[in-house]
Amino acid sequence: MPEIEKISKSQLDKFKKLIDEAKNIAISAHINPDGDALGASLSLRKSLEKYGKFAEVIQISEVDNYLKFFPDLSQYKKPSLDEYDLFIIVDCSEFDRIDKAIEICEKSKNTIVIDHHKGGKIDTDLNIIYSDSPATCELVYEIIKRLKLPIDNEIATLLYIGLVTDTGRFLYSNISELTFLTAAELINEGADYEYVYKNLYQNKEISKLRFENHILSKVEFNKPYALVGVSKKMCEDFSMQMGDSESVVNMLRDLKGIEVACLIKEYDDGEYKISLRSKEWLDVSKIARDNNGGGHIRAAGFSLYEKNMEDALDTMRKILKEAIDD
Ligand SMILES: [Mn+2]
Repeated sequence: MPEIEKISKSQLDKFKKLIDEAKNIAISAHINPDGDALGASLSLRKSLEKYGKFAEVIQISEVDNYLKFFPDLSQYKKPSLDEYDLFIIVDCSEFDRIDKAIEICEKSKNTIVIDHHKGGKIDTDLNIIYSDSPATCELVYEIIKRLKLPIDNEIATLLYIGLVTDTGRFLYSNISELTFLTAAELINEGADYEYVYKNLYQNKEISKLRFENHILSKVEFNKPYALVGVSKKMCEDFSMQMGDSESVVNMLRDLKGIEVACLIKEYDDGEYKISLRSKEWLDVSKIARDNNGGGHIRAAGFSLYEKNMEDALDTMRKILKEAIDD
């Protein structure tokens, strides 16, 4: 098997230098972490700890229920220091997306970013940003492997979760030979993929299925887009968290004749969070960036501020129509 590498030698050397100079290291992912954000931060923390560093992952959000099975999740916790020698941001390239951890980041001596999002405007001591990577965990594994940092079966499992969730089980664009090679090597390192699959994909509550079913009954199909809004009241009626509606957007994208799926989630103070997924030709990261959001070509998001759900739906109809006609 040929060696496939993505990260440059100079970036790796700089990474090594920065961790070797640091006694204590903080890691933060973005707010409302997904599988890749948690997997990348917790795996890197444990590897750095085994390498001999004092390393912490800073908790900035509650963890969604579907991710509570994560190994080593107790390490996602309040920081014990106000400042660190090194601050590593993973799975995000915007300072405001690390929320309250920004203060600690600003006080810390050096900063590194490891990310695969497109269009982030960030400049740190070391930017390891590859927007053609399907998951931050793929990049973190490459760093661990090439720098010969410690790995164990728990670290491998954490990295595997990020790889599986951000690629939609090895389905989305940006996967490459390197992604499958990474998966194979992680399994070789002891990643417990059966545990991961059971918890991620064979563990849905029947009540959640009923909630999804209700949302699906409200979808507006207007090929090539599908659009639906989820109100706070719908969540209350079904005793669900807003995050439980997220799965619907992927179901809609997967339908024949649908290029782009849009889910609108109602939050407090007139905020409507928009989730976009596309399949083949529409760059939803551009739509998101035009509206002060971010993401990837096939999965992106942003916030709208509207009076009510009807207005939010109307705005999205216009935005989608414009993007499709472009
Ligand atoms: Mn990611």
